[in-house]
Amino acid sequence: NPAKDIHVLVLAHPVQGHINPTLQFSKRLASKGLKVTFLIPISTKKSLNLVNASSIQVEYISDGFDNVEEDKLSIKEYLEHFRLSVSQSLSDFIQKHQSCQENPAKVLIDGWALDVAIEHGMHGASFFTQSASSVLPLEAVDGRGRVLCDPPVMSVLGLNDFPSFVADVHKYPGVLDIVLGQFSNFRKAKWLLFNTFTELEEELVNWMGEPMRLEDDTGYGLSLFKPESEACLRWLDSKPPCSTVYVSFGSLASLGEDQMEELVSGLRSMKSHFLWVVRESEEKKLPLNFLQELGLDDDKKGLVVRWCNQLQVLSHGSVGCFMTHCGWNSTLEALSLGVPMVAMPQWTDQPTNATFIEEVWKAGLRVRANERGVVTGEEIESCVNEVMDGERGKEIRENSLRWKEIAKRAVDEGGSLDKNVEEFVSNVVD
Ligand code: BUP
Repeated sequence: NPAKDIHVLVLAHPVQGHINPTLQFSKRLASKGLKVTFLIPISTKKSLNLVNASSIQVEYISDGFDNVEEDKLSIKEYLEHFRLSVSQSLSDFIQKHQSCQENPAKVLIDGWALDVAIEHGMHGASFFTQSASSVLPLEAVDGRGRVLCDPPVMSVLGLNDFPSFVADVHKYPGVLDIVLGQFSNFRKAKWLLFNTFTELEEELVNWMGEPMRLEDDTGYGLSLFKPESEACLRWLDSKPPCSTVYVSFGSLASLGEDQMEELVSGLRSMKSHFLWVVRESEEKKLPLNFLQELGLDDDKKGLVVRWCNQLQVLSHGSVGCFMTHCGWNSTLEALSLGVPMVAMPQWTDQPTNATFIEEVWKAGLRVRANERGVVTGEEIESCVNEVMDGERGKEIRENSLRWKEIAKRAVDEGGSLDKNVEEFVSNVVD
């Protein structure tokens, strides 16, 4: 196998939504014969649950936050500090690695540290964990959030569907500049890789060339949170097919107290059972006695957990709908597993993804906020009921199953995604 002696370094961003797809991609490269070292910048304050990443080597480098309180920094300050510190620890790692390996890595795959790769004589590949449609329009935006040219997604997306740091440039001061700065840096990459597959964003993919996506059913190996898998699966096993709504807003988003109250009211009044992930940091927003009200036995209406194995949950036959914040990983996972969605985007690329879910792939309904910017319990209940078993929801449920088939074909040997990965590997080998 000509790939066998080729070594690549993959740098992950230490949040769950980046670790998961980057790790899947690394495993896929390893399955094609490349030797992969997976680097995670992390401070000693954090813990990481390592489950199964046996085909690749995992190494930790410093993220520079050992003696810094992250919570006290603005997003801009956080990103700048992270970037500087990780560039330094990455550079130290590569130097050490090159001096002691017979076959040092020749490619660095990551989102932004390309200068470090180039400085050390390596090639750089930029791996984006978002959809191509939420990243590429950034090339058409200037520093004040104005749109300058016209990629094909513009026929689908209005300015409000753009990632929130573009659509709402004043709410996230300085962040657009940083992102655009990174984007110009991406142009130094030898390859641009996207976590998508051609059929999902065909028009844009054809416009730009050949990107790629990754997904397989082996699950993720590294988790910053501890999944309560057994409790979830046992509880889901006790429910009839397609009877339960899985509710999750991902690993980062935080709902306002008003929104949390409305969500609780929607969940209380809907017909379906629900499995709801409420991270430990969000628990204080739950109404007093809510968990007691749900009861302890298996036939309680809802189960609240701090973290689950989402792939297992979405694959479970009793889950009939996913109420999601539309993070790109969650969106891809639901599409690939044929679960229809109720879209409740919060920020960044999530509004873009929600527009695609509802209008392009027709695999879900998007909830609408009221004049106070809050999605009411009635709105949540009505969208969930429709997607679960309403007349309008029928087309959505059928489309979701269709996407499952398309995703499977894309990932299987010879499918659009697999071919792209093969092409990348043979390019690296050349
Ligand atoms: Br919550 C939850 N278990 O309980 P996204 C999430 N996940 O495995 P992000 C679990 O985390 P942004 C849980 O499968 C997905 O791979 C889930 O990534 C997994 O959202 C990942 O969906 C979450 O991209 O927000 O990273 O929270 O949209 O900012 O990327």
